[in-house]
Formats: sequence, C-alpha cells, structure tokens
Amino acid sequence: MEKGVITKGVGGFYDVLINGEILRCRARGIFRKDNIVPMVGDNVLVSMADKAIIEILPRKNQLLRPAVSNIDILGIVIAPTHPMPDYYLVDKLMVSAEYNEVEVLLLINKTDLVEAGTIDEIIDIYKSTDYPIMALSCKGRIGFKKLHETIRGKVVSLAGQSGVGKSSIINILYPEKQLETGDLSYKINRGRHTTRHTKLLSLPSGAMIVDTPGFSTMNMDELEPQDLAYLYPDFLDYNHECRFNGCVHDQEPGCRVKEAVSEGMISEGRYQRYIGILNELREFRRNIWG
Ligand SMILES: Nc1nc2c(ncn2[C@@H]2O[C@H](COP(=O)(O)OP(=O)(O)OP(=O)(O)O)[C@@H](O)[C@H]2O)c(=O)[nH]1
Ligand SMILES: [Mg+2]
Ligand SMILES: [Zn+2]
Repeated sequence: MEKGVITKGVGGFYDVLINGEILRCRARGIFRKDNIVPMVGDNVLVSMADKAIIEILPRKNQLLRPAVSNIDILGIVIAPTHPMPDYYLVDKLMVSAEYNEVEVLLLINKTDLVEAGTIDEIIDIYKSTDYPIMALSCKGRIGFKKLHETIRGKVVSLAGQSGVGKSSIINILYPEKQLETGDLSYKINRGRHTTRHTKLLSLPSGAMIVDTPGFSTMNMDELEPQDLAYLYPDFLDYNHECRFNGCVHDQEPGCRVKEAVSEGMISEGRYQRYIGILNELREFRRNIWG
C-alpha cells in the first residue's frame, strides 16, 4: 500500500501521484456508501497490486467551487480587462475561502493591458482586507519571482473567470508542462472555457498548483446570512462596535460597518456586493423554509 495525492479525476478513474509517478486508479465502492466522492487534492492510500484507491485520508479542508481539497492557498485570479473583472465572483471566492479556512491570494493578471492607475483602483478595493495582492503579466513575465517565493512548499489552487489567465500563469511557473490556453473572443469580451478539468501539478520548486476551469456563478447555500459578515476581514475592525448585537450591517441604525464605508475605510463596492450576497442567502433560506 502506498500513499499518494489525487491529481485528476478522469471518467471514474483517478490519477494519483505516488513517489513522483502518476498511477491511474479505480476507486473502491466503499466511498459511495460513506457518501464521499474522491476529489483532486485528496491524500489517499492506494493498493498498488489492483491499482485501487482504498482509503481517502481525512481532509483538512475542501472547496466545492473549484472542487479541490487540502489546499493552503486559494489564488483568485482576475484581469483588469478581457475579461472585465467580476468582483461579485471575487468576493464570493474570498468568502468561501474564509469559511473553509483557506488563505487568500489575489492575483491581478494581464497588467500589460491597462495603465498602472487601473491596477491601483483594483488594489484599493481589496487593500483593507489585508489579503496579499500581486500584479502579474504573463505576457511581460512580470511578478513571477515573488509569486514563486510566496507559494514555495504550499498547495495552491487557482480560481476565477474563464480567460483571466490561470493556465497561462501555471505555464510560466512550470515551463516544462504546457497547459492549453485559449484565445479570448474579444467580440463578446469574455473568455471561452479552455480548461475543462481540474488538475493538480507538482512544481519542481516543491509547490503544488491546481489549474481549474473558469466559472462565473457560485452558490454558498450552506452559509447562514448572519455569519456572512464575519468572513469579511475588512469588516472585522468595526463588527463589534455596532449599536445592536447581531447587526448584519444592512438597515440597522448605529451600524459601525456602514459608517466605516462612508468614511472610506471599507470599499463601497465591497459593501454593496456584501448586501447582494446577504440577500441571496436570505432568499435561499426563505425558499427552503417555504
Ligand atoms: N495580454 C495578456 N494576455 C494574457 C495574459 N495572460 C494570459 N493571456 C491570454 O489570455 C487568454 C486566456 O488565458 P488562459 O490561461 O487560457 O485563461 P484561463 O483562466 O486558464 O481560462 P479557462 O481555462 O477558460 O478558465 C490567452 O489567450 C492568453 O494568452 C497576460 O498577462 N497578458
Ligand atoms: Mg485554463
Ligand atoms: Zn453593523
């Protein structure tokens, strides 16, 4: 029996990285009865004789979008243009990472396409979260030394809209393995989906990085509306100073969070999207309770 990590799921089979080699395995039926589906990132025990995964070791965390387990860092990739940033998706990815206790790294790619001021505007939105933010250009090969250092020895999953350059970033980090990347359709100003399967790669530097298909919608149904604000690090300095206990920073009077927004300490857009997500969660609860 050997220990390995699932790098890819392929039509009922799983590629497992064991001592530097990939072995294509079946999964034993036992998982189905426990309602556990193997996922990329899982540490597993494999029976070499019958090429079968016989046990999934406990996960330290798991994300559903992108579907990946045991990661240290979620690298949220955006582009300033082509495609235009979907901040709603960015904020949801951040919330989901916080909820699942995964570190966030914001990667602004394609910085070669706009002026520096535009990048600064994006950084301004997320400055008060204290999440590390890196500006990259795959085209100009800018920012990669720092990225390399940041992810050394870590398991990182990239996530974000289609066409922002997730696969392109990995291709620069790992030139020996060229993943497929896709030209943008400038006409509709959004990327078509190029990467179709989540795939984990083990970089020569010791990091592991997961390429994932782009997506634009995301549900967070398991979250209670009243817990949402605690997943915003930029709210945490103000959260406990609201007049009412249990303030969700919506219509309540004496809300310190809203005050911080009007003082410019929290991004107005971040706050507006927070209200949008809050209402989505409320709507979901209303629907399940009838
Ligand atoms: N100008 C510019 N183009 C880039 C940059 N990075 C990537 N691209 C281009 O953007 C397009 C999309 O890149 P991909 O790496 O395929 O994007 P992706 O995020 O993997 O997309 P999906 O796999 O569909 O989710 C490709 O044509 C890349 O060559 C960059 O820094 N600057
Ligand atoms: Mg891709
Ligand atoms: Zn409040």
